[in-house]
Amino acid sequence: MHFNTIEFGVEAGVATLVFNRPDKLNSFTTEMHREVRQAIKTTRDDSSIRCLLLSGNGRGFCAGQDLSDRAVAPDAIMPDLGESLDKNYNPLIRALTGMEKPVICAVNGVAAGAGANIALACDIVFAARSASFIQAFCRIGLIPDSGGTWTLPRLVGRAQAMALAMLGDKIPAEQAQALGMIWRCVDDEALMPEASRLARHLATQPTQGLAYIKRAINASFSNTLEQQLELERDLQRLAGRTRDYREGVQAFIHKRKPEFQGN
Ligand code: T3D
Repeated sequence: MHFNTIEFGVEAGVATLVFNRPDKLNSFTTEMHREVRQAIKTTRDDSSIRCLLLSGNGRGFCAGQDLSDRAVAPDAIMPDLGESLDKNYNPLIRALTGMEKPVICAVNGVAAGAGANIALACDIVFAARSASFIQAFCRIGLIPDSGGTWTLPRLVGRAQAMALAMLGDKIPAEQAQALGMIWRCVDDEALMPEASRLARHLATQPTQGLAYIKRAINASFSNTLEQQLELERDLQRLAGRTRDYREGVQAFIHKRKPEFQGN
């Protein structure tokens, strides 16, 4: 597969997708959306891929929409941003959150606008110490999209989310970790080694079971306890029928390392 705006490769069960428009801080064009969609579809459909790792090249992770793609001159016909979300950003967030495999994000630099919320939609987020998160939308009269108004309050609570969204402040990675926005802030040179190590580990784990965990935790935000207990029952029933469950229990009983196949 040849791509112009991303790098994509698969090794040891891990698909690595790297945004690659470093001169524009990896901001999204239509072409980049198309290529990311294709890479994510490959990741979803190939059962030998058991984890997705996202990152960016250069000093940015992703600066959201490429604003030079937007006609805003006084005499221009205004773009329909709702259509842009329908066609591009919303399907991307659905694909990441609905992916039945773990999605790891390694935020290598500034993550702004949709770039920040794409990172926050991933399952486990690492950030380099020099990286930062900016809900830049309010600076140009927009609202946080790509799930930001849903994800942020759930990660950091209403008070923090409201201020992050209304002020558009630059939040350094260490503060993002302290706020509970991300899993770990690590030294810059440790970012890819740590994120790759975790991705490779997850690619050897019970993939289907991890998918059920993801489904249950994501559903919990809109479920009552009663609904969640029922969901846990249903998913545990399915998990208990996987080969990996059988392998896990046998390996425990025989005091050996389990060899999970992902199903
Ligand atoms: O429109 C729709 O489809 C609706 C959906 C919208 C989703 C969104 O994401 S809206 C929000 C869009 N993003 C932003 O508003 C962020 C814009 N970028 C910035 O505010 C700053 O670049 C940063 C705070 C992220 C980083 O600042 P800094 O000083 O470190 O870098 P810089 O000098 O501003 O940027 C470096 C280059 O990247 C520069 O290009 P140049 O001058 O060297 O040729 C800059 O223009 C370019 N760049 C950065 N962000 C974007 C961009 N070019 C186009 N679009 C960008 N979003």
